[in-house]
Amino acid sequence: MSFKEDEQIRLHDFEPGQSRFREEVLSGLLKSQKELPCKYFYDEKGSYLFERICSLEEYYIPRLESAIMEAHIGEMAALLGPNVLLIECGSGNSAKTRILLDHLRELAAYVPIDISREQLLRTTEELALDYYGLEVIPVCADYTCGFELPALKRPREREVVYFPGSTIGNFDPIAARHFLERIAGLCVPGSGLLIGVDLKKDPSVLHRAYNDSQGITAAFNLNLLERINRQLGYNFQLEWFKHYAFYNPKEGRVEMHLVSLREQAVHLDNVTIPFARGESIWTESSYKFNIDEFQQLAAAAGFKAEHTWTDEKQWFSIQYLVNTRKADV
Ligand code: AVI
Repeated sequence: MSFKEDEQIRLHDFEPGQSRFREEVLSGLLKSQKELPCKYFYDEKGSYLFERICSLEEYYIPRLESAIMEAHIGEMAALLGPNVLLIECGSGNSAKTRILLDHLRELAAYVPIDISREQLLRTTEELALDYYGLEVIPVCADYTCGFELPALKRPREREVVYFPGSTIGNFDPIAARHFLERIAGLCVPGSGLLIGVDLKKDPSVLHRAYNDSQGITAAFNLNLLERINRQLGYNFQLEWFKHYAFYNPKEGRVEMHLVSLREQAVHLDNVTIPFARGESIWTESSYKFNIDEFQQLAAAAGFKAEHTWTDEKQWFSIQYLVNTRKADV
């Protein structure tokens, strides 16, 4: 991982290199249950497709999360307090963040962190125009692996990590705990975590959300193979793989897979990866929680729940948790 600071925009660049991408893809495809890391969905096309997913009626998460934010932003801003350094993990186009930027008092700075450098730079430019005087310091990084916080021009009272969209659900439970521990270690005690957490619900709602009628989620899933072909030189035949998503109630998660429609082999250099007909590549898990269940997970990482907001049907929650640990991770 390299670190470069771009003079004009002060981009802090820890973008994972091509060799790590190659290693992670190959090791995932050599497992007995083949898998690929879902963080690699988000190249330019994947980020665009994800934005389209977010505007789908069936994919309720962004709509409910924004409605909860809008309904309770006054209370949230009061809880977070003034002079906050706002850090966002997986900032994407920072669309939801604008409501916080509009309401937080005397914000010390905003640090968006994302793996997709193009989108990060574009968003930073837009924010600089719309929020004159706000220090925005983009960090290009795989936030699951660690990064350093940049130095700020202004002093701050505390850090608040904003992690919307229920992206925490894309980690398996052990990785989720490690991630939360790392966040706790990054911030001074008393700092906060404002996090969107998707809740358990009728599986048919989940089925529709991950199998939308326009096939955008299927295209998003398949784009991962297209990206691997383009950037790593694999020869996946996209028409021989099919998007398959279902809710696994025992594990409390939606699983997304790409299923091989026939016996086939994929090649890279001198490595051959055979696929049986019906065999899948597991591309994403999206865990759904009960409120208590999530708070127990967060407590194990050192966070104490302060406040939870939900929509009427209790499909989605936004939780504010406070770090009770010393900054030692
Ligand atoms: C980013 N993440 C929270 C989304 C989710 O719901 O797990 C990604 C996604 N996958 C399919 N649709 C959306």
